[in-house]
Amino acid sequence: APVGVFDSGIGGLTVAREIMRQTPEERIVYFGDTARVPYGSKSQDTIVRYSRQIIRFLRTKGVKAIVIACNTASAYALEIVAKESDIPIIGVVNAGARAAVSATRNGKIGVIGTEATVRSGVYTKVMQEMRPDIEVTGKACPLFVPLVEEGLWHDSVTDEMASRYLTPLKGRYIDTLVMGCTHYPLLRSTLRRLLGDEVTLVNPAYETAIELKELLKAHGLNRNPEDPLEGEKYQFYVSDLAEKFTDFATSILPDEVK
Ligand code: DGN
Repeated sequence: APVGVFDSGIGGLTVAREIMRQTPEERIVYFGDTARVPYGSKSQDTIVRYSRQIIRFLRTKGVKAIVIACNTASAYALEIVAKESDIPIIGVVNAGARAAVSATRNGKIGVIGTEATVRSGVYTKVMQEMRPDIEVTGKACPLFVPLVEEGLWHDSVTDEMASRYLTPLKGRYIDTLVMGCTHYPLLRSTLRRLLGDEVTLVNPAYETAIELKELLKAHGLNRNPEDPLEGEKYQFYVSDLAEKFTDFATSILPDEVK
């Protein structure tokens, strides 16, 4: 059976990409809610409702576990939908938070994400449950999503916005920054340049793929690479016009998937 992965749109492909790298034998069914993106500006009720609908759809594809690749949906819906489910569901926040707590030396961590993710305070909550003295500074960076989707990964406009967004974080002497939104790992080199080498950049997508690998192993759910593939190894579904999705997928997924 495949692993289900969903996101508010195309950004969750950064998570799918890490799952392909960490567990190349697994089949993936990806759902991108491109008709209803962005989730970053919606209420919790709506985000939970959308997540339930997508989980129902993924279940019709026979998935054995689900990864909520979207930070916003992980922040608002994971706890609720995981309780309702008889298959494992994980989000990106817990793995990202755990990695940040083990990376920090001075206990000062920055979190960047959508308005909704930062407002939810979920990263702060999870990190302080692990280590109560952790000091978290959140900063919403709403323009990063459209900039990445326009392909402006290495552009002076993005540099300028990043520099404005990061200024308050720099003043807090953070030594670790969580890239708490699906799109941000694509801005890694810009963030690295602005923050310098002393700041550890945490990519929740990468950490989540590792968590999934361990979870599948613990539940005895890993796919035996010898088993015949029933159907396509990777399936992608979107709720609206797939053109932008295809372009984005082409630019970030490994060659053999295209
Ligand atoms: N996928 C969303 C996230 O990781 O928070 C970003 C896109 C959005 O819904 N605004």
